Amino acid sequence: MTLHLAYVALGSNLHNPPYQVSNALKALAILPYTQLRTHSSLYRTAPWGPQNQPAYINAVALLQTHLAVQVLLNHLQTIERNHGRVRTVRWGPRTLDLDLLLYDNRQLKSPILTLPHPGLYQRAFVLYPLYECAPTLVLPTGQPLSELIQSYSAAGLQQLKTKNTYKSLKN
Ligand code: ROI
Repeated sequence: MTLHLAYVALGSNLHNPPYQVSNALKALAILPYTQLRTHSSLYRTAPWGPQNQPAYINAVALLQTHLAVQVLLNHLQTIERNHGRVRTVRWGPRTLDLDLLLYDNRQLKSPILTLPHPGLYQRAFVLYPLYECAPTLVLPTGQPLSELIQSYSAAGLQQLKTKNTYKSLKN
């Protein structure tokens, strides 16, 4: 089976967000045929979109996986559901959001999945944790992440220093 690299963005602003994100990292670490290679610190971030909602906790994880992209996506949605995620208000508060940012150098647009995730090109709360995981990353378009990030202000992002590391129990 082929090995793939997948970056996943995590976000929560309801029901103890640091707990939600830490727990989701643990869930990613025990996905089948998958290793959690690394993850960023947690970041406290001002809400993007509607402002009348609590601050978010965001992070990014790097997975090495044998799972096909659709299978991985199904697992991410299962983890979201297990954390009580109900898809209701667009851009409203949420218990847990898991977005597949990148899967190898795949570029695709389908009704259920766009790669790279469009948020990558809009959201500092995705770019900064991603940069922490992978400072030398080159995007599928050929653009270095280090270059892209220069157009985004880190204002509204607070890196939380306590980094607990969750790694796969498997090797
Ligand atoms: N804003 C921040 N800061 N972090 C998020 O994860 C996040 N997720 C969202 C919207 C509502 C767009 N805003 C966000 O889905």
